[in-house]
Amino acid sequence: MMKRTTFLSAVALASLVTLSACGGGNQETPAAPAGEETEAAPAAEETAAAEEEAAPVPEVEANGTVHEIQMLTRDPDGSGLQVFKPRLITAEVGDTIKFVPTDPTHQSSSIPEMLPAGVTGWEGEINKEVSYVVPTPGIYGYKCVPHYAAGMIGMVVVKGDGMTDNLEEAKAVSHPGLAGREFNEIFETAEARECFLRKLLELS
Ligand SMILES: [Cu+2]
Repeated sequence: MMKRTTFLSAVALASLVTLSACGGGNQETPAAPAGEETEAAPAAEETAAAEEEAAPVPEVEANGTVHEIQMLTRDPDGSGLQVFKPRLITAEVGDTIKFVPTDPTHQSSSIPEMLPAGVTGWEGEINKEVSYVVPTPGIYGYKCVPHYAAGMIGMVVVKGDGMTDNLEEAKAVSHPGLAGREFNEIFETAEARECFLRKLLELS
């Protein structure tokens, strides 16, 4: 009996370690609420500090790296829905994100609640190319205004110190129609990639 209890404790401990190593993911096990409770206090302090320091982030010079994102009326690889492709990219500060009007009727606008603190986003015109130089690490969520509720959304993750500072805030934003589900998928993909990268770092 003693051995079994010890074994079960070890399993529980191991799964907790895995969770914290990978940033929690989308676990829906009973362990999740306990983790959220313990993190609640420091998170509130961080939010207060962020609000005090929300000075405007200055623009940065383009470093020459350009990420092209197509605006498409039919996703050729999957659902057949209107999509940004690729809809999740990782970038470095100073990279240019270029939205290309491959198909008509689309544009790209940043979602203000899904930008790092102090960052001014972008707003493209329908059928027009729009470029944006990412000024600081963090999560940048965006949408096609006419097809927002149809799930035409995307995200840029800019790597560097503070890249997850606005992650929880960005995840908490509610969206119309299919956009919420699509963002959930993107966050899951982003966190899986991040977890994978961290594991590689730990092994090296
Ligand atoms: Cu669109």
